[in-house]
Amino acid sequence: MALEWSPTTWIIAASCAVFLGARHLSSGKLDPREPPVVNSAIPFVGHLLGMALYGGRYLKQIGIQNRQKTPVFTLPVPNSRIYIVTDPSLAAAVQRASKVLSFTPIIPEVTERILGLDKATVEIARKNLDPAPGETRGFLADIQDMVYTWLGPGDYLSVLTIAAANQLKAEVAEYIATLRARNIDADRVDLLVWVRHCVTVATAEYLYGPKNPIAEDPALEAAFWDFDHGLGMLLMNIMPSVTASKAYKGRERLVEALADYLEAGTYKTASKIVQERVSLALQHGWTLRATARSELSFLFAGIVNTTTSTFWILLQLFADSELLRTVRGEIEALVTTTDDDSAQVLAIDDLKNKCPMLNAVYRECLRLNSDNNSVRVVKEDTLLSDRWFLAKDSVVQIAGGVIHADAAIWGPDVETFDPKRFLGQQDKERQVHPAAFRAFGGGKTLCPGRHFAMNEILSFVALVVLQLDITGVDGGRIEVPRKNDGVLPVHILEPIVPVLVSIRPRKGYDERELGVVLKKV
Ligand code: HEM
Ligand SMILES: *[C@@H]1O[C@H](CO)[C@@H](O)[C@H](O)[C@H]1NC(C)=O
Ligand SMILES: CC(=O)N[C@H]1CO[C@H](CO)[C@@H](O)[C@@H]1O
Repeated sequence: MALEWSPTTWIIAASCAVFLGARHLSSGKLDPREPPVVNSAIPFVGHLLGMALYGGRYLKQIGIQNRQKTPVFTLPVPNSRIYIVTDPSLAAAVQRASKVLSFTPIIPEVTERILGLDKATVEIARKNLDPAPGETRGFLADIQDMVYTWLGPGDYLSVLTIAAANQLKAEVAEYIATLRARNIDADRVDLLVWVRHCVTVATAEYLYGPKNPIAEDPALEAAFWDFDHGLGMLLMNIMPSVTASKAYKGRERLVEALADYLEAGTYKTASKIVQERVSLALQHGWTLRATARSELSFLFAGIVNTTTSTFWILLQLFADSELLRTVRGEIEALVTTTDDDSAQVLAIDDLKNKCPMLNAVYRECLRLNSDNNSVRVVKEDTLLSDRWFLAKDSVVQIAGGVIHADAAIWGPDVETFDPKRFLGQQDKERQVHPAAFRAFGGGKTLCPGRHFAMNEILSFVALVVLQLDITGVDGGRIEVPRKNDGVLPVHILEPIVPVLVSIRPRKGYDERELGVVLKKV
């Protein structure tokens, strides 16, 4: 692979060297019990350069080279250490040690960079991050609690699930209506772009209501994806208005629109969870314009991973006719008709329990395409699992991409898409370590939206599988490209090349209205 020394790379390398200084230049261990040290070919900034140049692939490769020798190793970087954990049971130990290995100190810094928060707001966000019971709770502690509770199993989860399924249903109906209006049977689209549009518009609406900023100004949809694609550079935070200008502009346009939306009081027509988030921010002294930035992060969490996961699932299903037949059969078995026979009804709660192959495809797509690491800061010198010394102020990363690609866990065909590996997981022999499946993170940073995301994604896939057909552009087969792992992974990876497909209403499909309910009563 050729090294490309882009100007950005030089800027990154130079700033790393200048800003961070060189305290721990030694390539030796800080303590005899420190995990084995892996040095880079270029001393000092080598590992940082590697990450800047090759993105997630760099860490993943080092992880794969070393995981058989040791479950955790040390990367010396200027001024600090990065410990990389590649073993599920040690990952579980990191997750349990959440008092000393904590994610929360990173949040204000990361959100400041990604969202462009002003100093006063960051000050508020830094307060009482990890409160003990009885202590004053800061904004982040309060909002995390609320989101975890509301999106956990319960009535609100059902309310939001039905709202999302209905919006996605409307998007599919709108696509079919557009074909009819244009008098064509099918349209050629980039599958990822098509899914993006459906999910972005639907999410903006079920979270922020019918008068949400994207509904009012559809150009903001492109701004949203510009923001997403420059996230890695925004995170680097080296003159973002220059080095990540598209992402920066996209973000500022969205923030502007969200701020106007909040100031006009339109959020009172939003989902209950958004209203509660805004009210918590106000209680903690945020201004409405700053709150717009926090809401952008929620909109982002709701859209990006749902989009890319749905893309991979649809792609794999429609690329394999045998698999499609199986999954269609599972889903069709959940469709009934109303008493007067005028409409069909899909019970979406049963998608989780009664469609084993659909669920296996869902998990396998997440396993193959989530390479992101869970990051923790070491707050005190720590002896992990009574064995490994971790130095204060360094960083621990659980290498999700390495664990997802470990043949010792998943079998020799670990690189291939094979949903069957997730069938029969109730069988003890075939169970993997619970911390080995890392798409939703783990421990304290386990995704609060995971139940909702699963409901939503399975519903969207079911609606598409029932009503549409997707083929290669000339009616031919669909090829599944590899993922683009040369970027810093901030979400489920995208394909390396666009996938052009032809989408049409499914032939011979019952055209009665298709309603969604949670459970058939
Ligand atoms: C396939 C879909 C999804 C995947 C794979 C996923 C994965 C994750 C992961 C790994 C994290 C932890 C991030 C970290 O450690 O820094 C996270 C955080 C989060 N996710 Fe998801 N997510 C998905 C969908 C959703 C959806 C649909 C929502 C909400 C509607 C959501 C809401 C959130 C929120 C609010 C956080 C931040 C939690 C915090 O404040 O600590 N996610 N997600
Ligand atoms: C999306 O998924 C990736 C991979 O599982 C995860 O690391 C990331 O934090 C998620 N992002 C959001 C915004 O939920
Ligand atoms: C190491 C790494 O890739 N971590 C990223 C995972 O995703 C979150 C948010 O989506 C980023 O903040 C991390 O930097």
